[in-house]
Amino acid sequence: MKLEELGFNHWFKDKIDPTKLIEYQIARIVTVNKDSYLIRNEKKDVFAEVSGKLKFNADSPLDYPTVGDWVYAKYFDQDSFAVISEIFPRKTILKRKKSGKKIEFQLIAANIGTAFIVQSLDHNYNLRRLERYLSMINESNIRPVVLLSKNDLLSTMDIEEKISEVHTIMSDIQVVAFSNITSSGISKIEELLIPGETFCLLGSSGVGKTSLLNSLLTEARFKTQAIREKDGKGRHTTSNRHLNILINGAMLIDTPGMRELGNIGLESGIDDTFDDILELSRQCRFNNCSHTQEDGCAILAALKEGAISQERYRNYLKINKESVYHEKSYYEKRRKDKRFGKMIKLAKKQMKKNI
Ligand SMILES: Nc1nc2c(ncn2[C@@H]2O[C@H](COP(=O)(O)OP(=O)(O)O)[C@@H](O)[C@H]2O)c(=O)[nH]1
Ligand SMILES: [Mg+2]
Ligand SMILES: [Zn+2]
Repeated sequence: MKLEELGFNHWFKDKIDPTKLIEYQIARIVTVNKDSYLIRNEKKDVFAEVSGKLKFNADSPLDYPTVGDWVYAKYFDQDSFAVISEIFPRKTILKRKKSGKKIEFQLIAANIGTAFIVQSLDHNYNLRRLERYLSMINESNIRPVVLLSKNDLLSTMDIEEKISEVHTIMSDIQVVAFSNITSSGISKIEELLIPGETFCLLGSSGVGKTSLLNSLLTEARFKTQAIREKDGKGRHTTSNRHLNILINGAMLIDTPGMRELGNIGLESGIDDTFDDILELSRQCRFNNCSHTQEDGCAILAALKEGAISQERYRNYLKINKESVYHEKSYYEKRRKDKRFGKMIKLAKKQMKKNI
């Protein structure tokens, strides 16, 4: 398989440092385990670890490879093992705040073109959560598509209504309703899967992401069923992030369900997701309008008229506030860590002097 077929397009080719190719090979991260990776190049998949230097220079999880990353790696023992020395510039990146109290970034995947946000047509369907995902995806240069799963649970009319509700929050977004049980809509999803491009599945646990991946891997038109059943590779449970290559050559990353989608440092993502609100905010009387109490606030006026819904407005404020708060805490923590690092260095120097 050529690197191009794995998604190594002109954008990346232009960034190759030829002097590095003497020592290193270019490969893509296809699986991330705790500290080890599976990387793929033209020839094969091998296990890899990051170099000591990469580790030493890393000061946040963003500096470590994630699934979808392109890397320079040095191969050892007849190419049976590799050490990752450097990460290629990332074209796109999906990141969120680590769940829990810790204010730190977590990487979901890199170099994705399209993200499928999956919500099931039961209690999981939630426009406010959808806005959360959209804010994260729109922050990067990734195209969002909404997949509504389990459409076997609703009538055609109810499904249409859900689809039009999605369009009220983002008018031009593509929405596909489907079922893993009846296979309805699966062919529409297949049409979106372009060879050589990278896609990922996002959504709560239980919405049917892994089932969809399995459907796509075993769907008769992809002709994988027989082979897959033999080697058992068709079945996936998601504990790690893995880049799957579909028979038609598209790549699909399944991610484990995220219980919490903490946003951090979002700007354009929020603007793009709430473009109606952004548009209105330009008409507010004050430049620094907080859109909560000011006279002449165009957003509050629209709210009164019912032009935007209370729920959408509240979610906008909430995501904004949370993102700013997390970002502030993150930079404060980083500053403290740096100061602490300097203190240690100084103390070590002192100790040396005293010996
Ligand atoms: N009714 C219905 N159930 C589904 C569908 N897809 C998946 N499920 C069920 O939903 C549960 C979770 O599916 P899974 O693919 O593991 O979800 P994931 O956590 O998002 O990967 C399983 O019990 C599936 O059988 C669907 O299209 N319709
Ligand atoms: Mg799963
Ligand atoms: Zn305002």
